[in-house]
Amino acid sequence: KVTDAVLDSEQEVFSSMNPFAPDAASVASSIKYHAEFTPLFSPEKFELPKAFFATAQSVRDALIMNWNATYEYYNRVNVKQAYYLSMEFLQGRALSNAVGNLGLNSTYGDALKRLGFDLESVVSQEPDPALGNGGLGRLASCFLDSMATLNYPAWGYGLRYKYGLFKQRITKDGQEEAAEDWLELSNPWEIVRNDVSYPIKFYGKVVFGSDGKKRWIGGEDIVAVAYDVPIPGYKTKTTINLRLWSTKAPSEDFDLSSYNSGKHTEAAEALFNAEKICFVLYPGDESNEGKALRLKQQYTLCSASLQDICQLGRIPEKVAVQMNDTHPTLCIPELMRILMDLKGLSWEDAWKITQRTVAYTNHTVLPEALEKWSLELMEKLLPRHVEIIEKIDEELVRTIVSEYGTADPDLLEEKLKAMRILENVELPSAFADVIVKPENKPVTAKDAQNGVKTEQEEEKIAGEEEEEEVIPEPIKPPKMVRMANLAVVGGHAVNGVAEIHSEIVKQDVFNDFVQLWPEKFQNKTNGVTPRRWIRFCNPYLSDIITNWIGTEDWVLNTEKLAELRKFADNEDLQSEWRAAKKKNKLKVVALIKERTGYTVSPDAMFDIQIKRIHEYKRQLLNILGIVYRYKKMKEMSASEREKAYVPRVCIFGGKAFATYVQAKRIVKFITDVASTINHDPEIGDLLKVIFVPDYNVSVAELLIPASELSQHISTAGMEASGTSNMKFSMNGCVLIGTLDGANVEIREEVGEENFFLFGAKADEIVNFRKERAEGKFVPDPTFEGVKKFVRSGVFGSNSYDELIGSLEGNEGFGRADYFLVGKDFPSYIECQEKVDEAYRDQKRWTRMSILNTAGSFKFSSDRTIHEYAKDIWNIKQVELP
Ligand code: 4GP
Repeated sequence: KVTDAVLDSEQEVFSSMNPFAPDAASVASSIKYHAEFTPLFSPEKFELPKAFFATAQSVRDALIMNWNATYEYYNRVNVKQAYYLSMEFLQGRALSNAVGNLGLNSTYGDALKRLGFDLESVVSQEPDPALGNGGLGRLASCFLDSMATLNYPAWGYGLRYKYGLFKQRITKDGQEEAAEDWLELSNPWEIVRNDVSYPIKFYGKVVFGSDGKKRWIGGEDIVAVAYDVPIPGYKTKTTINLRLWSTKAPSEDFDLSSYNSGKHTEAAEALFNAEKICFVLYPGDESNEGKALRLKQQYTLCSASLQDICQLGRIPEKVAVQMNDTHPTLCIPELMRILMDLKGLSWEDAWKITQRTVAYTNHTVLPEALEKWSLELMEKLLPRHVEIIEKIDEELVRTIVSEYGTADPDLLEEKLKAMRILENVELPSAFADVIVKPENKPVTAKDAQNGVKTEQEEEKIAGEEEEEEVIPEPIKPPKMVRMANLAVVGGHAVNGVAEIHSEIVKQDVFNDFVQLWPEKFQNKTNGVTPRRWIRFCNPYLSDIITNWIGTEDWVLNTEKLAELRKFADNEDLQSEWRAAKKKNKLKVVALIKERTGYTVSPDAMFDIQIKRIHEYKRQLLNILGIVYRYKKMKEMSASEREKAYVPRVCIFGGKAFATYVQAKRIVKFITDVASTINHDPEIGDLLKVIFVPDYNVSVAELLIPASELSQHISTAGMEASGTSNMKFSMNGCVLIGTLDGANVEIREEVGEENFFLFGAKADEIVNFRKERAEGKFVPDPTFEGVKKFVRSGVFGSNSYDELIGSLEGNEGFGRADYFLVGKDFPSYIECQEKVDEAYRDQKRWTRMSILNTAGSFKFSSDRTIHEYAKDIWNIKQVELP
């Protein structure tokens, strides 16, 4: 068990990295100082919100000191740095994380007590900035924590959206979205750098300068301004920077004379046009204006960051740029533009440097998520970049032609079609005649003399002979720019985010490119930071782990968690383990009461599925499983019911994208089912269904530690990795899931017997879909029964035609159960029965739970970041003196 000496030495480490090693009294006076002199609220009121801001400001002082020291040192020793570009950062609250990383929990706790507050309430005042949508954004934030903790010289770059994703309200009609004004009371962590700003151009035209170089002139100019957010590492002085760009108009664009003549709106038009770029993350893109706005966002991120990076480090020796998904792919033409047009390099040199600098991470295989932009729009908005992209495309065509030759025109055509960056665009003129099919071959002069005609000529004649019929011109498919192809061509590394996903990337999504450049493709299995996702969100469990392992080192060296294995059957550990879970469950009982009004029992099994609402993630399978359970319960007597089922609280959380109609139907259906079941007096505590509104990082921090079963049940092959599965497993939660994404590796690590597996495998899906489409699939009677039950009106007058119809492929309801809910339903139900059986044996269940935590060590983002640093970025750890 942990000794005082261990704790003392921990304390020493922390004090040594705190430049001002504060005690509670000095912290209290620093908080008071900020309450008085950082003017955010009226001075006479020192209440909770103000206490939060003042506390955050005082923590920020400590961060700024470490942060200045960090970059001063990097500059001095001139190290290579990694720059992580992402449209999303889902940071979550920063106060508890910063205080925890600085090791000042008890100091801040004491200081606030002196001022009449407790740390927990102060922490809960912080708005949760939702500058991200889902896994990709949260991954970026976990990576920042690991980069700082491991002393890797690095930066994060993103956009400072004025509004977060959206606030989700659940009403009787389902999900409603409202603007999330996270900056309403200001953001105490950011520092605006009015001196760090860059011009960004849109539209205009390309001309030749007097030096013969291309120049991009005219158009619309805006300015990107840096807002810096310090990111502290754990138990280290290293504090890295997350630089977020905000947009504004150049000051001369304010039309003072129009304003003075009363045309106020016109006078401020340029201001609004510039500022609106950073209003929201993922503005609706159904309209052309929406599309243009998104493209402007992406270009702003790329251009401002690269201009900044070019100032900061010598490219490529000192710079590694990672593109988080395809959103920052404009980095490639933008870096080319900077190097050629501004720095005067040749195409060849610029291309070599660009390729050496950038790398691309793919996060999804969903075809609709592989971004494409209309060439026409891009030509208008970024004319110089389109020229560069056309040239990259031409070079790619050259490579493909030289690789595959012209002997087999069908093969060549197929490769060009699959691999080109430009889609539905004629071949570059130099290659216009490269595909020569026999039927297109011109007749030889001799044949012509002999009156032999080409096939086309024959057809024409035949056409003329038949009665002249006016055939409408076929509608030309739109010309598009395929960002993923550009990212693969322009980057030196392409990685997937879990083993199975990286295999699918290689064998399916980018297979043609793998044949050309096999060395580019890699796997980097995702990870999550054990600081936020165990140490700070689950202090009860963390203390138990530390006590049994004998050191808190596991927070940095998660391999140590494996030592818990040997205690998995120890009764003392088991009872401490269960007690910690119970305490966490009680917090969730309170959260549920507050957010939904429902009272749930902390003695029931907490079964949780929290993630974005998406058809492939199959919340529909989960809720139909619940409906099945309910239906069976209703068919039984009270005593049979109690014998047959373990009491459960089934919890959902997640946002449906505002324009994703089917996902919103799923939310509505879950809440309808919840309201029927939760009000059924026959069922009582045996089954409760809860939809926690407005899911975000803070809600996850409460739910994950309290969860006993968690669901990761995507259609196999569709979830790239998943990261909440890792968080749940770390927190001693048993997973039910398909062989998909990181589930596969989690199951390997925690042991098959500690994971509830069901469902079709990735390589079977194509055949099952085919079988389904051909009408050969015979659904299980349990599934038919459930659908019938839903349609019988138990959950209200809604017939759920669109939802249930989508599982059947009825006319008008789209693809026939594309996500194979019906196919996997029986094995899911069977698996859920095994879950009940295991849970009844609490010793067995607790053992499974301990073995999940013990086996989760691989899924620390520290491991992932070490791999990126070594295999892709080629950067070294640099400890500050
Ligand atoms: C997500 C994937 O859906 C998820 O499987 C993965 O764990 C996560 O990225 C991080 O790699 N993708 C997105 C997205 O969030 O927007 O494509």
